[in-house]
Amino acid sequence: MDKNTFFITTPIYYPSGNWHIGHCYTTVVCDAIARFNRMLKKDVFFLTGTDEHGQKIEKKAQEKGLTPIEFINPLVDGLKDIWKELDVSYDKFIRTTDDYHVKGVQRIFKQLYDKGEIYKSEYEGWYCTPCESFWTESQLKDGKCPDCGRPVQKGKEESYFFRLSKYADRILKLYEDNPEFLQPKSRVNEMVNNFIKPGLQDLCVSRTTIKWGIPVTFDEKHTVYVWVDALTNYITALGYGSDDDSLYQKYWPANLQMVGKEIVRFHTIIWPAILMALDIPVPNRVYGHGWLLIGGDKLSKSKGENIKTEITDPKELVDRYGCDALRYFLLREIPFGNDGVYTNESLLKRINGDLSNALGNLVSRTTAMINQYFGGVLPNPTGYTDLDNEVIAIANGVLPLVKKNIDAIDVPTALGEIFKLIERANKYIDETEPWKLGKDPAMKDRLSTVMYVLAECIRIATILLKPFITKAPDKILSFFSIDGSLIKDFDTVKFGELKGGTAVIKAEPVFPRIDINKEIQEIEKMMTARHKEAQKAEKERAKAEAKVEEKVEEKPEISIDEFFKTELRVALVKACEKVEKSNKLLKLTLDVGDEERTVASGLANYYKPEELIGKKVILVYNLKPAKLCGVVSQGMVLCAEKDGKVVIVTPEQDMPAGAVVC
Ligand code: ME8
Repeated sequence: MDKNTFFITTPIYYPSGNWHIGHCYTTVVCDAIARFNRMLKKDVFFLTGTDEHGQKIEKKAQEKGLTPIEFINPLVDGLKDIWKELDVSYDKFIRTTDDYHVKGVQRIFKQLYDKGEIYKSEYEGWYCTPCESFWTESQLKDGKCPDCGRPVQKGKEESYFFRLSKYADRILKLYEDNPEFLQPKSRVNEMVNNFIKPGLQDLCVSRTTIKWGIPVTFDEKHTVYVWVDALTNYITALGYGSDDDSLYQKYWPANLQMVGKEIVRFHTIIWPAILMALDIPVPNRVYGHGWLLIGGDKLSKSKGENIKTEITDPKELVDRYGCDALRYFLLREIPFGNDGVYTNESLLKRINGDLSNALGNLVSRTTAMINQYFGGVLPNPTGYTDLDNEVIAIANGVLPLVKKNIDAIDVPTALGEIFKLIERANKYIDETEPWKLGKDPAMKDRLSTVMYVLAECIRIATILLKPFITKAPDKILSFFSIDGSLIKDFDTVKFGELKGGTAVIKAEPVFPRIDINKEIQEIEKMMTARHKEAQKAEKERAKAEAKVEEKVEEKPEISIDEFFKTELRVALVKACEKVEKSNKLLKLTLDVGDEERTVASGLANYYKPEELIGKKVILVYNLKPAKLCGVVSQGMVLCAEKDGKVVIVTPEQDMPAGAVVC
């Protein structure tokens, strides 16, 4: 039986805090589809949320001297603010730190273990911390993470494994039997050729070294692999496995799971395999959309440096151009499934071309003419010509076309169909020349019909736009004495519903035209000033950093007792990366025996991060922690220096991490 429910999900977002317009893409698209289905009278459940566990967050919080949850909470609030600014109408916002989710994941993990789908073994391989992904030697690309190209760390530890390998055939069959399951089609080949055919390996699904995760109930030193934790949100949010699973019973399987192309692998291989292992149905459809590439940043001619000239902060964009403009751009600009480029200019051209010129002009011309020729009262039509009937047929035909494209997850084309009506109506004004009809009293009846046809085109296009842009439609409808907030479905999307005699107000500009050249110049000036400020701040930071280093170099005479106050230990470099805000510092993650330490060390000019990974170093263990360029450094790595050459000091023979240097 065809259920009248519609369950749609976005991925759950990492609380990175650096949200840009690209991050809004998945969610705004899902919001439009959710709103559209609500208007089709479907019982919609729209789920989004945040993905809050894992090493990445643990490390970032540590750097800031905060607990993970202290670090995350304001970021989650920030994300919710962005969704509010963009009028995202989610029904539920799940956080993977929510108690019900934690319990749900623990139950699922135990269930899989009890069924023999998860077993204990030893993991030996490579881990990419930024991607939170495990890789085998053969999967690495030039020794680096095949997804992001960053260095990976070697690891060996006791782990639980999910029997992913046994699902390869069932997943291939799923793709074959259900062509809808993974879309667009090109992504199927990618999954089959790059991942399934080369051989699926069992998946490491627990870690003992990552503390910021959901503990495995039956083996508490393990935490659940962050992707298993994250993927199961789609069912824990519905109460799967809890005392009240009524939402799960009602809405699962999901009608549509929208994800960016880089995480299709997780959603169409690992996720269905987990569901199969749990004996529950897989989602009807997973759609892997393309990326919004941020383009156009300028190279400063004088200094040869790259200046960020594009405004990409969603809140700043909404403040400047409004929520509708940003939503419209995201929904319309990129052929769905492909990558597309964002520049300030492309956004401004969309605003001017479609919203201001096509839609805004149609509304202001029509309402102005109804006021000029009929005193602000909509006349009744007096009989239709072939031309009128052609336009009426387009108006009546838009809804099925929009519906067809939304069903096919082609949002830009769906919007394009609505704009075809808007453009047709504008052309109809040019064809009927109402300003000529208005001069001739004998043509009053004809003018009445023309005004009525235009008003109906506007009303129909505007109601159809409601799921896509959320502010302007109600405003436009109010010019025709219609309370848009009461329109909750497409029932009135039929030509002829509007009554003659309705009061029509002369519209104020809904989307004022922007002088694009002037605006771009202004933005570039503003962004260059910001760049200069950032450079100044960077210089000050570097100065402060140099001072810290100078201090380290001061060598006052000390007694032997004073020297023995220094505790030195052997430490193993487990991970190493550049400190973002510094040219000199590397951030080292050190294994000091029974604990892990983060140390910022001025080695960036002497070592590449990957050269240090796996090396044993000598750590000043009891040095007071200091914050260097945002990194809380817990100790200092000993080096030898001569004539500008710097090398790290290591034990002459191998010694275990944590060994005391005496
Ligand atoms: O991947 N263009 O979270 P996330 C288009 N936590 N989409 C973009 C984009 C861009 N420039 N940048 C980001 C995660 N996105 C995981 C998901 S789900 C169980 C776990 C999209 O915060 C990205 O493709 O990195 C993804 O769909 C969403 O933003 C969240 O990404």
